[in-house]
Amino acid sequence: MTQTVARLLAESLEAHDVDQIFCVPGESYIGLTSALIERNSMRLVVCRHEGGAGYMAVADGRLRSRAGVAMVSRGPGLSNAMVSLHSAYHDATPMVLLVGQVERKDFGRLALQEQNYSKLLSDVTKQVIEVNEPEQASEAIARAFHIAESGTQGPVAVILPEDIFDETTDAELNQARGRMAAGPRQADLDRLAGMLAEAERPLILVGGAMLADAVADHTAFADLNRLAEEWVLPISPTHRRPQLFDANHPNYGGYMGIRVPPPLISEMKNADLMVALGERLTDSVSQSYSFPAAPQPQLPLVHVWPDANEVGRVWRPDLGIPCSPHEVVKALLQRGAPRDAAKRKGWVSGLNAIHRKLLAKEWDATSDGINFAAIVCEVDKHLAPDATVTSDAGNFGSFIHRYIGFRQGQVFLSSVVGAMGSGVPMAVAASLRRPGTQVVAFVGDGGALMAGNEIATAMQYGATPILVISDNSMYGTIGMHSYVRYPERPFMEGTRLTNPDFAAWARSFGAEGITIRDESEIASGIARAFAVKTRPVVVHCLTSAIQMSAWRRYQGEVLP
Ligand SMILES: Cc1ncc(C[n+]2csc(CCOP(=O)(O)OP(=O)(O)O)c2C)c(N)n1
Repeated sequence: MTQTVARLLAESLEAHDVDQIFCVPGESYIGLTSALIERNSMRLVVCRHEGGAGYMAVADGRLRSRAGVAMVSRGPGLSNAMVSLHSAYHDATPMVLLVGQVERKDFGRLALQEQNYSKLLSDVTKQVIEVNEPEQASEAIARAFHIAESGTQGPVAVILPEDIFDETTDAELNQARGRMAAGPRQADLDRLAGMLAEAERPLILVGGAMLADAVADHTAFADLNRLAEEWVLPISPTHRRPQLFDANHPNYGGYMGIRVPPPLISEMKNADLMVALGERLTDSVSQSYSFPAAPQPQLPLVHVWPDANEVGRVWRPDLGIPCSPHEVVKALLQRGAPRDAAKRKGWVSGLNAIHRKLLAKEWDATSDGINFAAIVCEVDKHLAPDATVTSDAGNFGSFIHRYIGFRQGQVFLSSVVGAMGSGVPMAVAASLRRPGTQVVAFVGDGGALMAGNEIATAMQYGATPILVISDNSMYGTIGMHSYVRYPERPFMEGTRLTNPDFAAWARSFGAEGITIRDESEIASGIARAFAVKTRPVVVHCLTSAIQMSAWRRYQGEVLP
């Protein structure tokens, strides 16, 4: 059938179950936008910044375990979206970014807003697919989704010249390619089962690929729990994956975040085996490449990740299994636990006791504003079993990981590379994808004004996130780093912020605005926020700068 490229692209997106695209419009792809609007088979979410649109697609991708889709204009639009590609690439999150391009006759002339995307995006995408022939448009979409969703998942950019959309073609529609997954080899499973049977003090890290498996198949959580219980194993969710294991489960072995608190990490270092189950392994989960040490780990390491290129890339594992982590869990369950698994009971309960102590809802009073611990603990009381929590980047986030006891079934979203500006758009996307459920975004005063404009998008499409802003009047994380590294030097002027009244700012969008000035206002303020439900809420919390993070206080007490 002869049809326009725009129509063929729309049908191809439909064939990949795309029901929502996040975009900032641009003249370079107006041929596609108008065709999509006319066809009306998917929701176009028009955002305020391409970074916001990109993060919404990243969040949507993670929520569905399919590639989230964003659409941006050439040059400036794409440049704004780069930060979301960077996050998706490092975080192995599937994403397809459609990018408008100058007309084909002008290629290479430095035409208005022209960029060479194959060069520009080479280190933030798995692949850049330039569509210059109408006949290849549908094939390009199918390839983009396949590459984004398989192996180490990640972002793929599809570049579409402005003059291609109205051309006609009789090329066939390319249907979605089936998901492919490699299973574990028997010999590898034998070795893994043997290593696990022998180990007296194993550590099991669970990471992002396990989460992707769990979104695709909900039995993954139940299987992981059974494995922990029957094989007597401690389970440690990794950096920004706290929802992978119930914080109150007796087999919870402690959160393997960026800087694991000393009592926990020193006990973890007594391990005699580490199994990274669906964790890519980066500096963020290895205490800056020290545990396990890179490239040669100081303890036997088993690395399970669905991509042979990744296993062994930085670390030299004793056993690498390039497959789905859930498949490994299922295979181990089928084999049955070793008879003497109970020998590990003391090890598991020892780690768990340290973890429980760290999770205790205790904090010290602060004189210069609220200790953010008090806010986070109050929010935790209201969180439903299916709530979504998003976190922007900043020290306020340390309170989330210290004080919220996440449960399987709850959702946690953030930029794993720690990019500011991700928290609010991710919350908007989560609220759109999961209407009627609670969505709470934690943001600093820095991040709030980096991407908080997407409250307008929330208003426009009926999303109802609660944004909890920790306003300590500074880029606190950087102040803390400066203070720790150069204690003798001043740091405030390089990090201080003068802020608006965030509650009034929220009201100007039509959202609810609540201000919490001291501890006595916390319970009623947070309860009010959760009661709103029908529109976005901003909770402006005037927080302490002295309490630099959940674990560190400024010693001089009064900041200069
Ligand atoms: C896009 C981006 N720019 C800069 C940074 C560096 N950075 C990390 S945390 C931080 C400060 C965050 O400040 P705020 O949002 O106020 O939270 P706080 O640390 O005070 O809790 C900065 C500037 C970053 N991670 N991402």
